[in-house]
Amino acid sequence: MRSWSASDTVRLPGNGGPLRLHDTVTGTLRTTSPGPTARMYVCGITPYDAAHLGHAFTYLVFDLVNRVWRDAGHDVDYVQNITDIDDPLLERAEANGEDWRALAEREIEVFRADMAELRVLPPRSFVGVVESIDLIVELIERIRACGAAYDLDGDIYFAAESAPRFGEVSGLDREEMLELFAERGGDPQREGKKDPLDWLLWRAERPGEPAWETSLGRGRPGWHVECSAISLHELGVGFDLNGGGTDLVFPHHEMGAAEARCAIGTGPHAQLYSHVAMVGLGGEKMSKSRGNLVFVSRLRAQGADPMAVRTAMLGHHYREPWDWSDAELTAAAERLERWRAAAALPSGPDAMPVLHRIREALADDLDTASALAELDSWAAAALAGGAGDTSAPVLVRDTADTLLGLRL
Ligand code: 5CA
Ligand code: ZN
Repeated sequence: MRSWSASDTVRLPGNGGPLRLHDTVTGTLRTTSPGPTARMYVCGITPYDAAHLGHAFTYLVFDLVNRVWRDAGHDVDYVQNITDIDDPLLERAEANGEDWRALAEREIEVFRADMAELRVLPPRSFVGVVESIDLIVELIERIRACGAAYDLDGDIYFAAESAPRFGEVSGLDREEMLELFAERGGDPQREGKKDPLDWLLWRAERPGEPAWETSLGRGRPGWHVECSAISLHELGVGFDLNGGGTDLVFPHHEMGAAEARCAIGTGPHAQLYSHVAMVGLGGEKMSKSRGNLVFVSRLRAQGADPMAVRTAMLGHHYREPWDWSDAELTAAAERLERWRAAAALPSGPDAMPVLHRIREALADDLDTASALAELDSWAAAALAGGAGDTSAPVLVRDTADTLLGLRL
């Protein structure tokens, strides 16, 4: 599928260092050590509605990973999926009285524009489920061959007991798993399953629902297997980072990891799992099902500067849940204004230390708050008429742009 256009980045003097990130599996900070090409998979949107600030925050966080790796000299092979066929999409299309494909296409287009405006670098591969049915079926066939799948009235399930390391990603106990599975799209109550935690790999055709003719019969894929199939196909086994919001730790990434292990035999699905805390509104997770949404596209339509939206998000550490508020956007716009005023001066204090410290802050588990504080200090000194280095404003602008995605 077509991705979106990239904002330009410049090469900064020198190179950034290795990135340390929190790993969900071990619960510790780990230094990422990609090869010349870093491989990253991030779970994409289900396009039944426009992207809200929670989605945007997640993609912003992995955009920083992308930028830090590039600054450290890596190529980044970044893959993101689009869940362009799933129950919520079909339900919304039906409620709207429109074709599900038209709905998906429209919302994906809004998403592309949102991402481009927020200066999120595009993935190399932006892959829809509909265009990936063959490779998803192939993975389900491999799962069948390894003996982990069973048939239930024409549907195909993964038997959780066939996953020897089930729990390796989330570290949850069974009780917690059952609760989350019920909350997050699972079907623990379905009659006939061997274990309530078994999950759907393939859904046989139902009247009135879209279906594809395949070696598994007519039907469509379950949710988790789309991401294991697309990531393995695009990036291979043991890629560097698998990411998404914390709402995906269980069941989505746990079940995807089990599928990949079963089909591939050895090694973890990904070297590191990284998850972004939930953005809320009014004290609750921002979610389509709760309806407490602030859409990026609406903020844009209301005239918000996308760079102020980005600044507001950058003020938060990715592992701390936070609530969106208009006051934050106003404060971020004022902050950005100060940086812009300082960066427009003909000279300012030496900016090399700013570059070094922003590099260090980001490499340290994406400490964006410290990175922004560096811009604050430099801007304050420049606006107070500090030292006359004529190359400093340009270097500050390049640093903000390339490492933080902020156009000053
Ligand atoms: N299509 C699936 C992933 S395969 C999905 O979860 N789609 S989504 O549209 O619901 O979410 C898209 C991405 O945004 C996911 O990575 C999800 O974890 C993240 N996300 C969803 N809600 C929030 C939120 N309130 N705060 C932060 N991230 C969120
Ligand atoms: Zn996913």
